[in-house]
Amino acid sequence: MNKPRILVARAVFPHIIELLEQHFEVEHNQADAAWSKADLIARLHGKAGAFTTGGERIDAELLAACPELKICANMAVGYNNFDLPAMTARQVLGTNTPDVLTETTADFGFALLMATARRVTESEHFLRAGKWSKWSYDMFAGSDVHGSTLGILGMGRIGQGIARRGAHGFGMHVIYHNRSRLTPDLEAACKARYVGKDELLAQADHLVLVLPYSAESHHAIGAAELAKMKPTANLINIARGGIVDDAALAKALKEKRIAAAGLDVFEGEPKVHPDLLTVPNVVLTPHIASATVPTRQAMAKLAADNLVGFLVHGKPLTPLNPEVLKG
Ligand code: 8YV
Repeated sequence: MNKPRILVARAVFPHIIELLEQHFEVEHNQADAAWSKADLIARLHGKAGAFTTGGERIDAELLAACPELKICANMAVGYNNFDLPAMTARQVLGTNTPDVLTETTADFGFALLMATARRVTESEHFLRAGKWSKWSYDMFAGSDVHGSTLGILGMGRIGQGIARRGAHGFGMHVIYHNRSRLTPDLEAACKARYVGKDELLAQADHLVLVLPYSAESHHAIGAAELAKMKPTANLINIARGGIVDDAALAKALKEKRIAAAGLDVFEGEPKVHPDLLTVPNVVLTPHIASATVPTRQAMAKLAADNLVGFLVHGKPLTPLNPEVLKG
């Protein structure tokens, strides 16, 4: 019997390709760059499954052009690249990779928070540039992390991981805002207090964004929200570009209306707003919050297991639109 045909849209670990080849005929993008939309559609035509990484837009146009497609398995917990209602309407399953990246991503949220608060990269650039010639009482004086107020916008699994680190590791006072409130047990585990969005903005010394991107969360932090934050506050975004209005943020940083920002995600990435590249009080990283070797391997394995689980055994592990399974 012919093996089902699948497309792996970006280069991934060779051992994951070997695993997939046991079950599928695999076309694999081994180039460094992503395919254009037209290329992606042309290559996906006739394929039953797609291994995607979060950057490939799966929308009505693509689905109409690829009627044999049955599943798109994202190697990411976020799935804002999927038009899920359009996929469901076409009986195409979407899957993501929750849980396996929670702790690693929360670790990185803290790395960015610490680096930003304590001006780690800014001071390193200063030293490397040979500018360190004397002691000075306020040289790279940043803000304290321990005992400060940690605000979290979006309290899913990763948000809770950040909260636990802040409360238990650094004695921070944790406040959060979310579409729905956590159960009392979860609030207790994170030592987190639910507040309205305005109170979150006004009280946080370090505000970490961990909410999913959607039309609703687009520019959840713009000029008006930045104006409500403390001038001493730090903003950390490990969620998605587009949640922050990067132009407004660059302006607020330049004008020192907030103290600093740590950003792992950007509107229009991999392009970065040019003004963010010129302000000193910002730490910028290239969307690497989940990037440890074991976690990226676990994400790729889960995406592959979803393809095998669904196309071979009829049972995906982490479906996003399980109603497709009943159809
Ligand atoms: C990935 C992410 O790095 O899981 C997510 O939603 O943003 C990141 O962990 C990225 O999507 C590449 O797979």
